[in-house]
Amino acid sequence: MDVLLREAKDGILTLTMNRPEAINALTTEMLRELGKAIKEASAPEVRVVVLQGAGRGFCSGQDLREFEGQRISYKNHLRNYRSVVEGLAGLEKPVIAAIHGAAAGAGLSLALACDLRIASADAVLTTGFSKIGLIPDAGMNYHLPRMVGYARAFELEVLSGRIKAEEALSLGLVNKVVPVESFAEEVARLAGELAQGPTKTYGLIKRALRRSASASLEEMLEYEALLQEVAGRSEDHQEGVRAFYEKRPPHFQGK
Ligand code: T3D
Repeated sequence: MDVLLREAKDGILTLTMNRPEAINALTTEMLRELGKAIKEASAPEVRVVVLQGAGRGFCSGQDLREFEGQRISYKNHLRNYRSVVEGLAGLEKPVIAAIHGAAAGAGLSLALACDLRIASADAVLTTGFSKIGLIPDAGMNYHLPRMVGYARAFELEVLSGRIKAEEALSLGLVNKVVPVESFAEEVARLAGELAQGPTKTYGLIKRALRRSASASLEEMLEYEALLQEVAGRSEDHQEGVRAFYEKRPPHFQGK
C-alpha cells in the first residue's frame, strides 16, 4: 500500500498521508515520500497543494513503533522532517492542511507549516510531544509562537491539552472550522478558488510573509519593492488590470 497518495487535478495536487490504521503516523518512508512530492509540487502545473490524512484523522505524529527500543540519532532522524517542513515553507504556492480528526505531535507541526488550515468540526489538535518526554520539533517552536504568542505556545507545548476545532479557531491555530458533512466540499472549494487565482503572486506573498518573520520594517519595504518588480511584470497582473477596465472577471493563469 502506498503510504502517500498523490492526486493531481485542475491545478490542485492533493497529498494524502495513507496509514489509516495508525492515524497516519509518520514513518521515514512517508516523510521521504512527502519530501519528494513537495519538491515535485514546484512544477508550474501545480497551483495549490492540499495535505490531508486518510481514514479517521489527519496525522498522529511520528510513528512511535518505528524505532521502538532503539537509541536513534535525532539529528539524523529529524533531517527527514526538516526537508518536509522546509519544502512546505519554501514552496511558492498555497498549501492547505485539511485537518479532520486528530492532528498530534509532528502531525500538528506539519499542519502548522502549511499556509492555511481548514478544520473539520471533529478535529482535535494536540502538541503531544511533552506527554512522551520530548520537546516539540519539525518546526513547531517556530510556527506556534508566531501564531498564538509565547504564553499560549508555552501552555500548548507544556500541557499538551486536546484542543477542539472551535478552540483552535479562537486561538488562531486554524483559519476556519467546517461541519463534518461539508468538510471535503469546502476544502475542494477553497483549493479550487486558489487554483484559479494569480498563483505566482500568491507565491510571492508567501515569500514576503515568511521573510517578515525575521526582518525589520526597512528590510521589508526593500523586499516588497523587489518582489513587486516580479509581480508587476507577471501576465496575471496585466490580465487583472485588463479585466478591471473591461469590467469582467479575470482569467489568471499563474504566470
Ligand atoms: O521519537 C521520535 O521519532 C522523535 C520525533 C517525535 C515526533 C512526534 O510526533 S512525538 C509525538 C508522537 N505522537 C503522539 O504521541 C500521539 C500518539 N497518539 C495519540 O495520542 C492518539 O492516538 C491520538 C490522539 C492521535 C488519537 O487518539 P484516538 O483515541 O482517536 O486513537 P487511538 O486508539 O489512540 O489510535 C488508533 C491506532 O493508531 C492505535 O493502534 P491500535 O491500538 O488500534 O493497533 C494506536 O496505537 C495507533 N497510533 C496512534 N498514534 C500513533 C499510533 N501508532 C504509532 N505511532 C503513533 N504516533
